[in-house]
Amino acid sequence: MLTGRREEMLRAVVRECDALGASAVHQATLDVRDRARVERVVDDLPAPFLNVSILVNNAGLALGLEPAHAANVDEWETMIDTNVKGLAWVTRAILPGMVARDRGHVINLGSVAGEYAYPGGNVYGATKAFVRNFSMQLRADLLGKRVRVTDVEPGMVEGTEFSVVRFQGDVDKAKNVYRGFQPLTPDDIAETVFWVSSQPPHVNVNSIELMPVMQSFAGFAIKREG
Ligand code: 8X3
Repeated sequence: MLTGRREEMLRAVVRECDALGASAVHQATLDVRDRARVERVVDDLPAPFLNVSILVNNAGLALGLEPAHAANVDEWETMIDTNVKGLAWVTRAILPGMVARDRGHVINLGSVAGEYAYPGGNVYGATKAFVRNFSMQLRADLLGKRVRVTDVEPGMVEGTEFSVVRFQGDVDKAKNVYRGFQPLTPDDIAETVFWVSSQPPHVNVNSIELMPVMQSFAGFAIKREG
């Protein structure tokens, strides 16, 4: 089952799934910020798709890289509405079925930005810290149920719209983010999602962080006087 805001992109993925021999694909246009629509999409699931076994909460975005005191508040709101509230609405709508069936896996797409602060990360990083913490809170609530929760935390990935969106469509600026080193690819992340979901049922991968080898930590920053 595929959801997303852009119908034409959903259709393209459905075509890919068909070409790979998927037995059935259900698609629904969905903006996770729209709580009523989230509930409707889940309520209206067609019979073969009622029992969601794996939920991948992939919707999310970063906007801007300005310091907090200069950041655009509308962009902050969009990130909070999508990365925090949208992820919570979808999870809340899907979880009761998993609990009732005593089977399921919620896979949240967090970020290394939720673990490590970097200049300009501010609200984006904080939304991903929410994803990390919410994932662990779910684990606490789900004790005794065979419902798994994983936070997958990628570092720099090229090949999605991530940086183009962050820089408002500025393709050159986005390209420059990944200049001169080999970033992760969307396939690396998809493989990780597949791997965590194919562990034996008694294994819960709580969180998994991955970065390109050439991305690392800068250490503490110190502003010295004089
Ligand atoms: C994306 C990871 O390192 O580009 O969430 O902030 S990074």
